[in-house]
Amino acid sequence: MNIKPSERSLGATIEGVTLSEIDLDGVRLIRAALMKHLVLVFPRQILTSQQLVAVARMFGAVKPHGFLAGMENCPEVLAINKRPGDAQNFGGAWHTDNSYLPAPPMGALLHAQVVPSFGGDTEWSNQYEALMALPESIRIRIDHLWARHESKSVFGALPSVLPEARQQVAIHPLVCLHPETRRATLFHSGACTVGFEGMDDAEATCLGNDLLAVATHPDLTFRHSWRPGDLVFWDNRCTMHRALNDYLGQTRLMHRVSICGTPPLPISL
Ligand SMILES: O=C(O)CCC(=O)C(=O)O
Repeated sequence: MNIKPSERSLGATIEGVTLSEIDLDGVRLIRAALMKHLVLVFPRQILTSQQLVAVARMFGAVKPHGFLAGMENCPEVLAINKRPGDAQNFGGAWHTDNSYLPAPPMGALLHAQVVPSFGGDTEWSNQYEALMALPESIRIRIDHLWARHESKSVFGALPSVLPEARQQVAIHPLVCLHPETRRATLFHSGACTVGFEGMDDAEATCLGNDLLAVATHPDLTFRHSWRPGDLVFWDNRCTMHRALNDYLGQTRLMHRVSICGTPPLPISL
């Protein structure tokens, strides 16, 4: 296994691995690499939907999305499909997956099926570094703050989802202890983070904007340009991500599986 770190503060490419054939040693090495690099790119992976789920299961429990229908023959896999006539894409704003759930996923595997001839990159941000990059004046205000995450901004505009999809709310610590690395990380999710406990709306909006600006600064991000067969595995507990929507008139199809996580931990237990 050849791990090549990106030149950014997160991200690495792993060559020499056939994910459909990994054994427990491989899983251990990949998990260690994920803890270190946060986002792992595995080029040229040939996997059926069932094999994608089987790979994900080597890293934790897997279940269907819950609010969006999975593939008919494999409900744990979400097909993220943007067709030439679609204007909006999925995951276009910075977010942490399903932060509005009591236990958001620990991570996700995204496998490229059809990619546009240009555009359609995905970006991830390093939330450990974001926390460290905050000015002291913000840091002292947020260490023990709890954030309110709502699903409305994700599902509000989708008429086809069940009403409960729009009503999910979770309160999580804004500064969390990563359960595996034990490092402090910011846990923020762009538009899904709608407020902070004990803070009025105006102050919360200001703080949210400041956090997002620091957390998504280009110095703290990694950008991947997809090729068919690329599989990216990210740690959802210490990153945010967004899919760029700059390929109007083209098709982009990805398969995603999420791995179950645990409730985010506050830094002082
Ligand atoms: O399609 C992508 O690049 C990312 C989609 C996304 O945001 C997600 O799967 O949560």
